[in-house]
Amino acid sequence: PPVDKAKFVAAKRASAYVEDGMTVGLGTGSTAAWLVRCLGERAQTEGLRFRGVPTSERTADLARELGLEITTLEEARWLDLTIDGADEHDARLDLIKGAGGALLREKIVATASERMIVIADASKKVETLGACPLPVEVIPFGWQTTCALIEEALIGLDVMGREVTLRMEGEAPFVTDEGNHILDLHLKRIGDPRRLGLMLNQIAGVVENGLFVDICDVVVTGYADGRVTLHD
Ligand code: DER
Repeated sequence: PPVDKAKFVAAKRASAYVEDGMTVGLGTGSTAAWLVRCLGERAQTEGLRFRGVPTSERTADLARELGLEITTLEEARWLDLTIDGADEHDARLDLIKGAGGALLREKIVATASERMIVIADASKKVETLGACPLPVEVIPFGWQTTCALIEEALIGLDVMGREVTLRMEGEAPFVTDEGNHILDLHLKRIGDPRRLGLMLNQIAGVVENGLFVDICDVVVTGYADGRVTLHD
């Protein structure tokens, strides 16, 4: 389908940023999966050698399947580059991430990297962040209280919606790689992403949120006809 082609085109262009000997953060989601496949292809055909730090167990599984060398953030410490997808990005390259449930490790790996590149199809570009739900990772203990505290805190903020839902997987609450839950905030429009991100992380029980402010350096957008545009 065209969207898949667009994601592949963006991933292929971004895979060219990876050079021999680099340590690279490998993102999570369907677009990032294309990146891992493109890097597997380069490893096969060009003998590209790099170390990957996966941002989720499923990305780790895919990378291993393709014979890529992966390491841990503990071992790597600082990365040259992280390439990952996004749910939304605005003109300032601020992001909403976390639809795939990996936002905590993604944000840690992205902030441990010299550069962060986002790969996306054109549907991810928005005027104002917030049409997508904003994922917030919370510890299981007292998550209902944390949820109520978030709803209360939203009242004074420049957002349009205030509904907060517990992300489910089938009949049970979704559980992240770190064993936490995710609350999705349906805000419709976020007037001040930086302020909202700072406020959310002050609330007891909140581990991290899916707003990536001043983290992304470049957005590579792919199109089904093969075109690519770079925003930096
Ligand atoms: O969950 C995530 O953060 C993913 O990177 C997501 O934002 C993008 O997933 P997609 O490439 O499948 O749209």
